Amino acid sequence: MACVFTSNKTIRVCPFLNGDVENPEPKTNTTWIHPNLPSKCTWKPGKSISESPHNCVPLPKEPKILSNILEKIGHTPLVRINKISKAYGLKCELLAKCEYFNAGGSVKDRITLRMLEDAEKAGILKPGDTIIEPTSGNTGIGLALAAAVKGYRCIIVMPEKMSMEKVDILRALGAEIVRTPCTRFDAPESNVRVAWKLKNEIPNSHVLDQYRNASNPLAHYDTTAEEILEQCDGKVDMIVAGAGTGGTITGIARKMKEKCPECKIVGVDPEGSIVALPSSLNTAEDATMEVEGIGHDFIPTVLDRAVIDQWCKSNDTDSFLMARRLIREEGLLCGGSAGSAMSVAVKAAKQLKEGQRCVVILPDSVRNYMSKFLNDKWMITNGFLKEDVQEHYPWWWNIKVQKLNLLAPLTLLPDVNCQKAIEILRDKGYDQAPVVAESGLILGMVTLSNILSSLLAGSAQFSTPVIKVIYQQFSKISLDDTLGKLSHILENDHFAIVVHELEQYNADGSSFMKQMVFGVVTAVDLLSFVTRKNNSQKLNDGTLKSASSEMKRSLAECEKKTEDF
Ligand code: P1T
Repeated sequence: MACVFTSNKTIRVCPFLNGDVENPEPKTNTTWIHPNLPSKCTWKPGKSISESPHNCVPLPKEPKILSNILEKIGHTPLVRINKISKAYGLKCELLAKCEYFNAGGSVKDRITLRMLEDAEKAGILKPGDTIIEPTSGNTGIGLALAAAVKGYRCIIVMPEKMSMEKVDILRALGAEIVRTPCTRFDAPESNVRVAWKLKNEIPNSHVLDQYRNASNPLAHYDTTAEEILEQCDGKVDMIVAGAGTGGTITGIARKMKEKCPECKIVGVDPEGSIVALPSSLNTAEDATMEVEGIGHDFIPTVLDRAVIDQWCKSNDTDSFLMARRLIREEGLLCGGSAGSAMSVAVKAAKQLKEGQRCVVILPDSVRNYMSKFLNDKWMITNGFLKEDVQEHYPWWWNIKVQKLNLLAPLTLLPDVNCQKAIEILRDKGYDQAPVVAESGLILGMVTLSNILSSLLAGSAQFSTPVIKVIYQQFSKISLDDTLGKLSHILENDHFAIVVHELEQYNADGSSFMKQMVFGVVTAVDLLSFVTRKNNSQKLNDGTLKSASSEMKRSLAECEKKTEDF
């Protein structure tokens, strides 16, 4: 990383500091800067410190009284993992770096503060400016927190997959939030491209660009890694961390290569992501990832894969079960990606001997996922937990969804406009319909209330194609799933899309699984089935005793509604 000196004192600023540098890469088009451009960084292990911008910020001491909450970033605890380590028969010491103790609740607070302050020192960011960032949420929260303290306007662009808890926190911090569909990173509607589009439209706005900003890995090189070395008296044998932007693992790994070269760096990449090396590890490219914050369909510029000694794939089920175990057995109130890292660490650390030490990064807190992996119903609905087979369920609980009398679905093509969609839905008596490509691929869901709110907010006109107002956070269920699973979904959602998987063959003989819409199922469909099939069994009698009270309530409400008809 070549560096320029903006003053003759301490500030050394990388020319690649900000995403909105005036001279974008030659291959870049003018409307957005790709988050996977080759890095200009010239850092090499063993190179003299004077040739590197690294190590430019010394680790500060914690003051007794903080001048504001941004001083409560860093100095996170390193905690011994006891029961889980024993259960896996580990000989080494297993330690967790609990990054959720940062002011905004995640490891990303470190980089947001560093990116902001470096941009301020370089004169790029001025009072009253607007900061815009594409993020999976935690960088957004860190930026919104710093913006609240420092007085910047903050716009956060976040994919729909990310939790509502993050949205609520961002809103409380005064950030403006734009949700984007979960698409390829280079699709026009991706969060990265929408952020750049906003930057091009809003005067005095900046994308600090965590995917390319050298201050991202530098924050970890200067603080996270230094803290680990200090807490371990310089003796660490393995570090395990997930990769989102890759800033955490790159910054830590570079410092270890310099100060503790024997330490093995293990990168964690979820199934469905393409970041791990060798690329033969990345087999399940189509897998959906529920864990938030790690995994990508591109290699971020700031991720230096040369300093990662080994990559391991993680999966959603192991990650969530391990995160719940960290909470239950160790009292560590961590998030899902912490579970990913720990689920890999308990296997990787088997190679370490007694007296050796493995440090695992726990990036954020369960606060972000209260309605997700902390919730049993969400875990069951998403197939991460099995139903308790001991419990007595009503007679219809294990009947398959295919037994429901579902009508052929009404679907809309993506270019139908909002006006036409309202007319069609009204004429046919539907509140919602799946939006499906000519190929049959499900693109999203359009609802009357969604169209209405987009029209009222001015983000859509009657002539706008429905593809612009679809949303993708809806539940899917297959014909082979049980009515019990469906009832769990309907406790939180108004409907679920019934999908059917087909194996489709290409001309070259290869095949892939394709999901087609079979129908849309609502609580009324379930209730009609339950009441029609069992007139003798009244709802709320003994057979329903063990079904959840919410389910009983919603079924009773539905029953009343059908009686009212
Ligand atoms: O970006 P990186 O330093 O590789 O950290 C990965 C990571 C792990 N776990 C969680 C919960 C995260 O939020 C992240 C990264 N988060 C973002 C990239 C973001 O925009 O919030």
